[in-house]
Amino acid sequence: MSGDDNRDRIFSRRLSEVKAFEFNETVAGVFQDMISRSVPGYSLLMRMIGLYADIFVTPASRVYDLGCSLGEASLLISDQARDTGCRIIAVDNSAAMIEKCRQHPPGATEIEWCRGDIRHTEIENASMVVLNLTLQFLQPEERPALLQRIFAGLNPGGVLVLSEKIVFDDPAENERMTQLYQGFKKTMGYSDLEISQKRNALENVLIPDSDQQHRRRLEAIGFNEVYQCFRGFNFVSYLAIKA
Ligand code: GEK
Repeated sequence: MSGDDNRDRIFSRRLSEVKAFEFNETVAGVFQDMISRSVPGYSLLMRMIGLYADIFVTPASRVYDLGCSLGEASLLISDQARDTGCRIIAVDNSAAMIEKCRQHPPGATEIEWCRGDIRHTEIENASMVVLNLTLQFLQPEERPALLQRIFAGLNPGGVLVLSEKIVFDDPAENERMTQLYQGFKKTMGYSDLEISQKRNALENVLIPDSDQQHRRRLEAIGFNEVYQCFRGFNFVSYLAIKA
């Protein structure tokens, strides 16, 4: 549970100008509350990542958490993969996020908290790569190259966990899912003003792909098995496995 100081109120007052969303210190300070109230099923997604670690992480391999934010996925993997001797590398380009990550007490498996750009992270000997709600923040034309590098750096049997907000090709479905998602945010305590100002701040910052775009791209890159393992309104999570 977040204490009151950690509650996300960033967009609760009417702002004279809504600036483009950034993962700065203010956001890092309330991020846990923000993400758990903004992503339908976030805690379930986390539990699923723990389960995947149990199944896919192999001895002496590497695990990458790309766009780790406060490191929640890495902490779960650290616990779950305690007997594998794996190396967990958690990367984020937000200094504020990584600074907070470094304050976590050491887990069962050591985590290397790296401030860096995932577009340049070297990926090798990987049994699991997590891109939980991060690919959507890269420019669309930069996404295939990162996914190709991940594929190349995965060992046979390795897995990519890709969770994203999506858009729908059918306008009616898109409108309905947007309506349901906004309804979800209201049930999580966000006001209409907060919802609309946050949406404006994310415009051109979070650029979602469609389900078809994700699947086609993953398959074209060479992933042999691609499964949509979770969907909550317009949020999905895929498991993409390299044979
Ligand atoms: C979680 N995975 O809790 N390089 C490194 N980091 C980046 C880049 C980049 N090029 N672009 C964005 N980020 C987390 C949640 S949040 C999702 C991920 C959200 C980072 C950015 O700084 C932020 O911390 C994260 O990606 C996206 O499971 O806020 O919706």
